[in-house]
Amino acid sequence: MSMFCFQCQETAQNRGCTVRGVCGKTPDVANLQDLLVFLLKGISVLASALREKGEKVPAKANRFVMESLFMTITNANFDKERFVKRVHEALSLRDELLEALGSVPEERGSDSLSWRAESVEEMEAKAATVGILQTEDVDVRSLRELLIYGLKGMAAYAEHAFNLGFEQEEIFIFMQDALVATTQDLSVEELTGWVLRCGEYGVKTMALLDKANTTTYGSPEITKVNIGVRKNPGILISGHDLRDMQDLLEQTQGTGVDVYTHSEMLPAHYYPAFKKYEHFAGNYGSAWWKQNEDFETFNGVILFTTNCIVPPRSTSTYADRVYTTGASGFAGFKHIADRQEGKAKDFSALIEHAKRCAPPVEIEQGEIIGGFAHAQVFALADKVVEAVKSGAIRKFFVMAGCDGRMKGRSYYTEFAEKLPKDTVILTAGCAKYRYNKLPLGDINGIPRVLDAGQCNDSYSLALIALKLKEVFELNDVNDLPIAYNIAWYEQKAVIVLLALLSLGVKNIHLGPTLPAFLSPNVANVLVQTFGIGSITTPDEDMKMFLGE
Ligand code: SF4
Ligand code: SF3
Repeated sequence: MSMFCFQCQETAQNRGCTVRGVCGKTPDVANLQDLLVFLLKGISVLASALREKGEKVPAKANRFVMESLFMTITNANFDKERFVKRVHEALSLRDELLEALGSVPEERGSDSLSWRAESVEEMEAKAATVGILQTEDVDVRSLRELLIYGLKGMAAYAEHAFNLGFEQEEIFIFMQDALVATTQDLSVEELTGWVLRCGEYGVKTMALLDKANTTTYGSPEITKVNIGVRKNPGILISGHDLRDMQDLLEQTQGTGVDVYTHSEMLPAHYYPAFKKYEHFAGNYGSAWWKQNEDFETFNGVILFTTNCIVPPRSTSTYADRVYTTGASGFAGFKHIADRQEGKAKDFSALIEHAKRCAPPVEIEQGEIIGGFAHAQVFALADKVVEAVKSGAIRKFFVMAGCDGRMKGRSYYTEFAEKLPKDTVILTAGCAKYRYNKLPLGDINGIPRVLDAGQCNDSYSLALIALKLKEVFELNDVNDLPIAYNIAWYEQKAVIVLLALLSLGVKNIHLGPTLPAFLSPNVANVLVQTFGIGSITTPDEDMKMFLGE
């Protein structure tokens, strides 16, 4: 076994990637990621010890833990050199915290506080001894990893908020305290408590990001997004970071280069602040896993602000046109450096590159409609409530989450197609690409697919459910005519799931497969306590959801 990773839905044989990631992650990168997480635990032990002593933890430590967790999320960063550099940085930061503390905290003497290395070989040797499988008890391992994956998702959302100038100390503290909890000898009950609290902090983090996005760019509103192309060369921006989106739109103005969104960046079109840019042309292509094809025909420059990156094929011709920034990275793609404090990121290199490219090839025509985040839906509340009261809308189906390449995900297209015409899909995240171009029509002018936005905007869907509960004067959010049939892939879906559980949502069905990192006992707790279920066939599940 040269690595072990089971953090995403596509893990090999739904057990674990042991030779190379199905995602393309190489064993050296996978192991360095494990080593980085190991050091983050040490840094967190020191940070929490400093806080216990009433001393301040430097802001850079909070930021380092957040950014590093984000870098280890599925499909975000495949660049070995970046991880080697991070490990060096982690060691210096740890030593700085150790010095500030004056002594190693007792009974916390993990060697993450004392281990040091100069060479990559030393790092690799250590990495082989600190992975997931070091925890022998399968239930403890399962809960520790579930907690860590929740934290990774939380870190991603916290970082997007941070990039817009929004941060909350308590979120940083939770991230670090929870990492410390994974180093302690805790019982299954205690660890379950941490996992549930992680969901509460997931809600706080998504609320913070919602505030950051809507304060900075306005509340998403109903928008038709063109999926055809124009005649200029283009830049295709992917990922989730809206601050990068803003900097890119500003800097491409008047350059003759158009900007298109790919995959999870589609919802940027829904924000009022971005509508003023004439050259913000539309959305190109489909979900992340189709990028090998979409990037070929796009012809222009591609910018990744976050995951999901798919390694180019050996026959791909676009690799030299791809740039990464922020937490994302890939050896062979060019990387745009972080912004200097108070300044915009410098995208001039990729804009110049784009000018030399051919315009995109049109692969489809038409429009996608979206922008149904909480404020927009609240503005339509009367219409929606009326449709529910009159029976025009029988049921809502929350089909948020991720898309992926597994064949079994055609389930979601079929499910959407087979849903009765008096039902409405509430979506967020890239799961929508399985059905957002289908002609599903509308109900009294309300589209049958209401897209709130990115995966973090699942928070909007929760707010909409809570609002409906209030309007219908119900005591329990589970009494609403809402079913949850969620698709997951990576760790942001984990924090979304934990957040929904913490808001009291029950009977969520999760597919296309249940996480490999859930041990049978932990899975059982989720089933018993929250009614979590898996999926079967569209027909069977439809009957079950509709109570037929
Ligand atoms: Fe495997 Fe997923 Fe881990 Fe990649 S992220 S190595 S596909 S489990
Ligand atoms: Fe998608 Fe990667 Fe999860 Fe943000 S872009 S939802 S998979």
